[in-house]
Amino acid sequence: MKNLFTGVFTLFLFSISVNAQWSADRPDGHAPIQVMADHTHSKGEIMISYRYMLMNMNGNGDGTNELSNSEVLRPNGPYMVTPIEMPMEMHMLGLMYAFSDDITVMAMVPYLQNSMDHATAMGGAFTTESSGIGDIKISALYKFYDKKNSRLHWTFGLSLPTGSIEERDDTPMGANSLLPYPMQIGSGSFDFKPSLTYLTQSKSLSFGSQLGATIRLNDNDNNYRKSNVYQSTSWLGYKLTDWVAPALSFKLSGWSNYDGRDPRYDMALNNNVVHTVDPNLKAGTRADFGFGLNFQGPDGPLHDLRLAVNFDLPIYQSLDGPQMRTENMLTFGLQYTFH
Ligand SMILES: [Cu+2]
Repeated sequence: MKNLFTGVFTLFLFSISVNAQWSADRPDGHAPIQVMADHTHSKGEIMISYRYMLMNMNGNGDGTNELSNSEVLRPNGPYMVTPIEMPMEMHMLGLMYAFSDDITVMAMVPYLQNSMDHATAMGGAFTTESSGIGDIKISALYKFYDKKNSRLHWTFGLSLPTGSIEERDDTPMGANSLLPYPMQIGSGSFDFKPSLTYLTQSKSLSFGSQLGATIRLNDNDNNYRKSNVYQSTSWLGYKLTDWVAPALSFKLSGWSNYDGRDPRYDMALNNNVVHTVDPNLKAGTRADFGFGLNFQGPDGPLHDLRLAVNFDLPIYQSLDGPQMRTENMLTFGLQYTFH
């Protein structure tokens, strides 16, 4: 028993013992795959990446309470229609290039596919769909601290209004109707996306923490700004072997209501048709717990290839609702670095 205790304690000391230098070249050297702009590169390196993200929205809530469809729909609730389920899929290509050991630039191009199932107060059901290239993001990452086993970097990102805010589909309200805000592909505005990332490592653990925001810089062509978003993400990865590292993460997010409104939704709003067209029912806060696995190819030709998967589960959400609740999010990614 004493030997077992000594053994476990020695293992613990070894795992927290400090590395000489922070290194990306280990499976826990990258954050869980849902975290963006988590690392910088060494001079001359190029990284290409592909991510698949599936976010499932399911049911409605107000505050921390879940609402049944009959609580949202007439005659008990105010609405004629309610969304009941919304899977949001995203395919994203990424490119990173390091001009120097301190400055890395990054571009990300997303393709989105949204689908929304509805129930109506009359007992009907219908589905709307939208898809297209989303808002392209360009960023500069500036590493300003790199000592021993810790690093800090700023990211200054700009999201461009390349995604459509004119998505339409057939609904019971009419053929080719303007779809509500959550079904639009882009924000329509230039968005400033700053973040600050801290990374530190021991022999077999990696810890990271990132504070980030999305700030809408202008009203879009349809007279509104989507929510500003503020988030804090922390993660702990464990280098189990040279090629696999499980990780836990915790994310807090808060977002505001919209500013302004698309005037074309006003008639629908007056009729209390559906809450998704109300720009004042958008704000909320959420805490997500994540479990991820990062794989890095063993020594040899696959060493520069990474594969990662992460599953996020909300453990708390409070919505300025009625609004759709987040059920879970799955992220899968491939990354390849050229030296
Ligand atoms: Cu990279």
